[in-house]
Amino acid sequence: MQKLLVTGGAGFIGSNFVHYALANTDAAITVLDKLTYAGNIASLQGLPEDRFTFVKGDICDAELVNTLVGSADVVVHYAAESHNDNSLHDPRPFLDTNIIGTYTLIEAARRHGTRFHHISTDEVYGDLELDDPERFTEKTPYNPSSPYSSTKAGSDLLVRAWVRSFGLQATISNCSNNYGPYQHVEKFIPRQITNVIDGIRPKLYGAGENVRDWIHANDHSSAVLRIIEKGEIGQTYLIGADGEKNNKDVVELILKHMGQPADAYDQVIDRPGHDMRYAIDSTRLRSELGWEPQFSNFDQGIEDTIRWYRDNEAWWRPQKAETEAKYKVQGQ
Ligand code: NAD
Ligand code: TDX
Repeated sequence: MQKLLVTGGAGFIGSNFVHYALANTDAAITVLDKLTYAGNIASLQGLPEDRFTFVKGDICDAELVNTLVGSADVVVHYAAESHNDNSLHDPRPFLDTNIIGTYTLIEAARRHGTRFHHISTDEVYGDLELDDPERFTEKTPYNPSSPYSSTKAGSDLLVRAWVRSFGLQATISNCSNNYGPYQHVEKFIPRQITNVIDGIRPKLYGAGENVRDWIHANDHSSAVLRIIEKGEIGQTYLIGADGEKNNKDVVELILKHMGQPADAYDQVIDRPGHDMRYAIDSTRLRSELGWEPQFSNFDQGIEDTIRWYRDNEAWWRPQKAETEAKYKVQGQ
């Protein structure tokens, strides 16, 4: 039985990964999570006690990280400050967690010779024009736009340098926008679903032409497990499921499934530096590691996600008012 150390496992994608990996492998999992505003211990309820341990702590805490990495077979590193809008108002925590936190983990991993998988984002590549026929590949030059994406880019480059200079046993994956259960209500899809539940009109930044390449969190998890199992050390794999949609279409789909008129949304102040389009070419992952996404029906995925937020109000309700108050100050 492999011992996995999952950082950020109380967050959106990390918690989905923990559920998925416990259900689909015989791994034992330790989660290391600081439980920032984005972490929610309720996302990890009901897991098998003999295979799951939770440790509250900071990935910048070198002593704690050294102990935990030393007793793991594989580190799967999700912990990050993850929200672009927050990074535009207070970048400092992004530098601490995304840069120093990643540095602290890879130093421990190289000391112990522990296999390391670094979770990253397609945002490190900047953005594409709407009519650009190209999509991001593993060879696309880095060109991040926001404090969030630039710190993720920095963390990727640290991992690459540690592979080359110190022989760190690492792989990297850059995934597109995830959706599914357990996502914080600050993010686009859960914000709009919970707004409609509360009788508030969805808020679209600008004209809503910006395109995101949506993938279900379970497909992200299956890809990460495949890379841990079969990926080549030192390589980067892009994860995507051909899910390009513009924000206006996503809002209209949510409104349709929630029984509202298609135009029952507000246009609000655009995000400064707002990336226009992300699009992933995941050919390498599919052809070299034989991975395929399972959740290709976005319409169905959105319906299921709406049902999850309707059925799990106790999970998101404590964050809702504070999150909306923050957006209100920003005119969003
Ligand atoms: P999230 O904000 O929902 O969760 C982040 C988790 O990390 C939280 O549980 C938080 O408590 C924890 N954390 C933050 N700082 C920490 C610290 N210093 N020490 C320990 N734990 C800390 O984020 P998410 O959306 O689940 O993203 C997870 C990872 O996936 C990030 O690395 C992100 O860059 C990457 N990613 C996200 C997406 C997406 O669509 N959300 C897409 C591609 C890649
Ligand atoms: O209320 C909103 N209205 C709106 O139009 C919000 C919150 C967002 N948007 C737009 C901005 C983006 O074009 O929706 C799109 C998605 O926004 P976010 O959910 O904030 O995601 P994004 O900025 O694309 O980044 C996400 O995907 C890549 C994650 O938050 C990152 O962690 C990941 O790296």
